[in-house]
Amino acid sequence: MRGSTLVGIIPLLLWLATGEAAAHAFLDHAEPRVGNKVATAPREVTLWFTQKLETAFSTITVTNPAGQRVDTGKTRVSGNQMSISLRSGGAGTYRVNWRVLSVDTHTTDGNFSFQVGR
Ligand SMILES: [Cu+2]
Repeated sequence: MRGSTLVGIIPLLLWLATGEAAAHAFLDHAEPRVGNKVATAPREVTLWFTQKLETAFSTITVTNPAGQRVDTGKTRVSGNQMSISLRSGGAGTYRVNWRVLSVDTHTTDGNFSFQVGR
């Protein structure tokens, strides 16, 4: 009795687990591209996700090589995409921190860097 119940439950749990993982909003790609080098400091950063985002709780912050915030603080969200304008912050390594709430109510976050200059 106990054994046959488990046999029935395990495939259901696996199905739920894989369905959940596929449903979260993960970073698909970004502009400037993750880890890429660009000649001049970009005017904005745009991130594309694997799922639609909730506007209210999805944010991006960007710091320049000196660790200072160079984003304007106003993240724009549209569908599965969000972007933020930047002030000029010199050459070197920029770090992008993102946090999103997807439409399935799950929160994910992450960060990446890109280089400015030659
Ligand atoms: Cu999810």
